[in-house]
Amino acid sequence: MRIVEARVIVTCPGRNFVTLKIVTEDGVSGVGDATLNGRELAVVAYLEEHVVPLLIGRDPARIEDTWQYLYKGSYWRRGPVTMTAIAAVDTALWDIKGKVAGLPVYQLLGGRSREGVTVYGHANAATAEELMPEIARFVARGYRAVRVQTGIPGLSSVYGVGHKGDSYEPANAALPEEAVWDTALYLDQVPRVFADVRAEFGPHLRLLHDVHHRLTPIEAARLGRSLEPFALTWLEDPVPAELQDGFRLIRQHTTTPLAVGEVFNTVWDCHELITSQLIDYVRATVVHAGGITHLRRIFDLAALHHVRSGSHGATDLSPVCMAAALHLDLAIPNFGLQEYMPHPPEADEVFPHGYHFEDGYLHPSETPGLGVDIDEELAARYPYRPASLPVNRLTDGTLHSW
Ligand code: EZ4
Ligand code: CO
Repeated sequence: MRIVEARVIVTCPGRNFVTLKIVTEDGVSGVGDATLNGRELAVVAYLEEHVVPLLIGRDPARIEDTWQYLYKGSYWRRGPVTMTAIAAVDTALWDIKGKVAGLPVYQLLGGRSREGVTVYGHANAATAEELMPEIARFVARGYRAVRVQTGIPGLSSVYGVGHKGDSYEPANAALPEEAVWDTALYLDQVPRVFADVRAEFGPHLRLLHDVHHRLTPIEAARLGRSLEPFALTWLEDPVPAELQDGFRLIRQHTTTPLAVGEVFNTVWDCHELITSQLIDYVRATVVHAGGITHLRRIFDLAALHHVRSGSHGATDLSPVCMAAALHLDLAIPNFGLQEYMPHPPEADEVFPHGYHFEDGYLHPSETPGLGVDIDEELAARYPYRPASLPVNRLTDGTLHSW
């Protein structure tokens, strides 16, 4: 069997998504997510100019060989654009393999290791008072884990907190919006809010928080220590992760578990963090870390070192990525938690899928392959819109991590 066609589909049902569809001579098709938030068209060009011509005529069954060919064959290894493009191909080939075998992809990965995939939801609000009903809504729906992000008095716009009633979507302007950041105000506010949340919801609800790269190691160490009484499941992206020794410093000071990796592309971004046991959860995901093939490699390394999975699952990862993530989550031995931000209804319509939420768990589709597709006619009704992520500046104007 040969690949006869590969199409790159760009659509904006509420937000931008890039999807690769690979078709075989027998008419079997597979889909892969290729969305890189704010840099979508770079991946489109990479796929159309440099990858699609290499796919035509290849055997779709040779997933590992195709992965190695695209990774080693480009000479320029790693990087978000390259690895997102490789991920899209890899994911689509797993979808095809499942359809040809007549099995859901998790069966090809070794079968189920658990009954469902535990997910966490996002509770966001400007104040602790407004947060409580938000968290309560998740608890009422059966969620066992909730990420809590709060506004900071004195700052008008912070990561993770949207306008009241709206779902949070940070890539909201053609050019980056600028927000003001103040670390001292943040470090003062977050432990107070978690004290209130624990007091309200008791010891059993799993709580998470995303620092979103905005602290230095010693600041993160202080935050981790001040949150210890509230027993977080994880503190995410405490510092930017280019300098990984920073995690060693945080580790020396706090037992608050650490999660990192949503911007990682390969196992080389986290092998030291994992093998030195400097983190507890690795947040790499299918679309940005080389597809199912490479993410499984990362999770296998993690399993040897007491590190569990905690895959990124924000709305800029399409339902195709979510479907693929769930098959892997169900199969691996060291699953931790899966992030889940439901997509807007128009995105769910463009990407018909069989995964479903029930009682705090997501369940992948039982249909052969990934159990997700793209409705290309509907997709064409939502043209691409340029959208950028914001930036942060300190009060004196210095550019800071967002
Ligand atoms: O800011 O996916 O944990 N989730 C996150 C996300 C990221 C976006 C960036 O595209 O940090 O909200
Ligand atoms: Co995050």
